[in-house]
Amino acid sequence: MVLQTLSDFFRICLLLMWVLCVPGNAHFTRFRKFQNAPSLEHAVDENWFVQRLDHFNGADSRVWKQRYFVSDRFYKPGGPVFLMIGAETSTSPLWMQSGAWLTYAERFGALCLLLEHRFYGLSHPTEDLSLESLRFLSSQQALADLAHFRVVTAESRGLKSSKWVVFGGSYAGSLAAWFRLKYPHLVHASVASSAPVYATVNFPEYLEVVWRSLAAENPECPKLVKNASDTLIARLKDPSTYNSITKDFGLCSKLKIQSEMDSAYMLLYLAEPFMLAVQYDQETRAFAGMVDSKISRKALCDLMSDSSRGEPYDRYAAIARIFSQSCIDVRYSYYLQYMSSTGWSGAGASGARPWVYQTCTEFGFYQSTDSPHQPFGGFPISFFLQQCRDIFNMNASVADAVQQTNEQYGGYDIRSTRIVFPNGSIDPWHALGVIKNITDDLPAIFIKGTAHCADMEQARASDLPQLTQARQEIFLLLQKWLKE
Ligand SMILES: *[C@@H]1O[C@H](CO)[C@@H](O)[C@H](O)[C@H]1NC(C)=O
Ligand SMILES: *[C@@H]1O[C@H](CO)[C@@H](O)[C@H](O)[C@H]1NC(C)=O
Ligand SMILES: *[C@@H]1O[C@H](CO)[C@@H](O)[C@H](O)[C@H]1NC(C)=O
Ligand SMILES: CC(=O)N[C@H]1CO[C@H](CO)[C@@H](O)[C@@H]1O
Repeated sequence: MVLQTLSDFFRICLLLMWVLCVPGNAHFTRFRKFQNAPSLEHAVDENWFVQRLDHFNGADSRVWKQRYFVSDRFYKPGGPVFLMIGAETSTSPLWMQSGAWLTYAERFGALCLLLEHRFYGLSHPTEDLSLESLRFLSSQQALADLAHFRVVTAESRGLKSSKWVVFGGSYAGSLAAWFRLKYPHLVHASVASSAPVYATVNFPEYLEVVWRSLAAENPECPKLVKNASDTLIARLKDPSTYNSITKDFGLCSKLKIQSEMDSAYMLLYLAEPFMLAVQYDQETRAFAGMVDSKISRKALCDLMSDSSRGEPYDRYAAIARIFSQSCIDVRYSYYLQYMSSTGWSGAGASGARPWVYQTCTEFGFYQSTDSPHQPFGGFPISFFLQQCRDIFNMNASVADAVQQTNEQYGGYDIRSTRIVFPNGSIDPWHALGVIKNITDDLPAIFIKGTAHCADMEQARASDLPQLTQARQEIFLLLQKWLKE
């Protein structure tokens, strides 16, 4: 399908793309987006690694080319090797020039490598994204990619006796932990930032954290959001209000609700600025070059409290208009059409189709409105499960797939050593993360008041003291572990 405009493309990306750490990301939300990421100070060469298509079938000898980046800027012979794991989107070479891991690399004299995840960015293992091709997309294949890359690179660059440390944030943070767990002979230590290590079909706690984070800004704020959302849900039951809803929210075409999927998709879409504001703080987004560093808890709560804008419902509608680039398209059919295309453009290029496939076949993580202690309504778990069936014609049980994932990796009961789990208190993903020290060798670092993956970013003068301290703790742990 050809999207009419670039802003269509932006607006339709991406339902469910909420695991990302932003710097690796180009664009992921239906609301106002990113400029291009900040420009690179100097060019970073792209490299290509010949990778196996299927690591679990010795009879399949097919290969493909996986993208990676290298920086020896800080490397001192004998130093460790730092391997950053790419996440569920195009991998930004910006990571080779910015980020806390480079600060650590400088202090340890480390060689820095960054490997893109299969099926994202330019790392295309297959001709297309048909279901037949997507069979080769899984976290287990991705870990085996890392293992093969690690072994071959150590051999070819003479790094066999070096200590390898992996880094990752969010889903890639989970991979960082699991790489150490499953391949302890290949990786010495791991920094798993904001990592959701526990897979779960339903993740209603996400929106509970959204309530608490909005309430921390202004105790009335989530109540006003709830009032607005409840009012909208009531109006959606009455088709005679559809003309005014169309106008109030600046929809591209007259609202039609033919199924619960239509209303659920619309309600989720409208909740997105609030989820974005809570998951990523302003500085995180500014770092990623997002145009809309204006979306903040404060900005949204100020708008929700502004009685000159009418009732809470009207203020909520104003937010949708303010944070959209043009009119908004809330049609589920449009979303389905976009997600169902099997080419490497559109939902293939943005990472939306492969990531939703991974949620349907491995992780769930659906941010439903099934908890009463959150501000929104109308997008229950059934909506998310139905989209797996609609997009992938999939009858398999997501619950069984999620259970397999937790059996595979251990969920919260991960047992390993030398993995640190930093977590941010206002990041909703901490609910699925390791939030307490498991052992002395599996410490959690709590960063009060920070959002998703904040510890991975380059240090700034404006950082909270506890964030600066968290980076120092990570450094000290690495220092200790690299001596072991
Ligand atoms: C929302 O708040 C208004 C007052 O601003 C009140 O009249 C209305 O009943 C509330 N609606 C809901 C659904 O809570
Ligand atoms: C799922 O079930 C439907 C109807 O029962 C069937 O048409 C479809 O082929 C099935 N899909 C798969 C992937 O098995
Ligand atoms: C976790 O372990 C670290 C040492 O690795 C220690 O400094 C910290 O106090 C522990 N935190 C908790 C909550 O026990
Ligand atoms: C928000 C959150 O879950 N924070 C936890 C992060 O990890 C520390 C342990 O270092 C816990 O004490 C926090 O509760």
